Amino acid sequence: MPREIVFIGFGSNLGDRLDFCDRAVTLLSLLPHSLVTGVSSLYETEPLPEHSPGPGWFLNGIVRLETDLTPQGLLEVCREVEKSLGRDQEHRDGPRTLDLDILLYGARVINEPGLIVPHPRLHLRRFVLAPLAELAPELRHPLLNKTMQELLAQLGDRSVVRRLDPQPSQRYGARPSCGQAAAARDSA
Ligand code: PH2
Ligand code: MG
Ligand code: MG
Repeated sequence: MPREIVFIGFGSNLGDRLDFCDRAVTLLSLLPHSLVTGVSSLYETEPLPEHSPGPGWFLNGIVRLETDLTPQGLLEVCREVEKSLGRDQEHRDGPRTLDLDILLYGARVINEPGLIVPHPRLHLRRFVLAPLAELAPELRHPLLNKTMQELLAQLGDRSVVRRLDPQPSQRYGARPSCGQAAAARDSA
């Protein structure tokens, strides 16, 4: 299976949100046959009411992962990471310590049980498009044929999405599997 570039959204609106996001990125960076090659800034975001996630504001961000895992294999791993960080399995749609969503898997279009890629609401959500346009502004949505930057510019969602300032995620740069990306950035 050729290595694919995957974008995974993460979000937390329960408990120590920063710690859950930090640990999620760390766990993704430890996956076999995979390399984290980018992490967006963290954004504090107003909760969109779909699936009733409760009133707590989210921390959201995006990881760019190069992986040999299959889409279903990666989905299983994401579910395991959510579980290991205490996500309530009986009320998955409620407030959550950690949510991981596979947003894009190369240019593939996937419609399988439990997995629709591109994520069907990716292009409608500011909390997804803001970090995605930061990481990959020129990346084209495989079905809509528009770049992430273009999708963000035409977005109707006016919910509040603000980049955390200062950014605690500087710490990610020190992680071993981010070493290549960090080194490239630092020497640029
Ligand atoms: N996730 C949802 C529903 N609403 N709102 C924000 N701001 N961030 C999320 O990650 C989010 C949401 C369902 O997964
Ligand atoms: Mg989600
Ligand atoms: Mg999810």
